[in-house]
Amino acid sequence: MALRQILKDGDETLRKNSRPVGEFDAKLQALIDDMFDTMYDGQGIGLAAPQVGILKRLFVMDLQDGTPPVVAINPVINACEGSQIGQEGCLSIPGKYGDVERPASLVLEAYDRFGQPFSLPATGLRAVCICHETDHLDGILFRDKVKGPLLSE
Ligand code: GNR
Ligand code: NI
Repeated sequence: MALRQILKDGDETLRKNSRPVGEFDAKLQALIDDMFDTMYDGQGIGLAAPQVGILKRLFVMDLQDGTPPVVAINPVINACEGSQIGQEGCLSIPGKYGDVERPASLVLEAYDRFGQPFSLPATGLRAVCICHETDHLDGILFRDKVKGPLLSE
């Protein structure tokens, strides 16, 4: 168990573009394990590598709804359909929340921690979280997309 520090809004690293993962080595496995530890410690449902200062294209997600945890490496979002508006928060913007419009459904294409490709259809909060995490990999924060006020807890 190893926790990593979560970067907060204002840190320029959160605004950078992340690079594709090239090697599925032991260092990557350790990063993934640490990201899960850090996400659960912060009671989040997702965490992207740049939030812990690593500019690589991967995120972890666990909606805590009985569906299994997901590791998504070099993720691509395809087949977006419809739209939904839901309240989002972010471990890098603690205490703030706001409404964001996202696709109602999508298909996530990515590689798992062993480098095997997978395809995951998603709706509802799963689709929201996939979009939120993939945005982090492009230096985008949910506050950039909030419709209406960014509210405080
Ligand atoms: O824990 C989180 N909750 C959340 C709620 C609504 C929409 C997106 C999220 S992701 C967030 C964790 C986080 O900051 N991931 O990058
Ligand atoms: Ni976030």
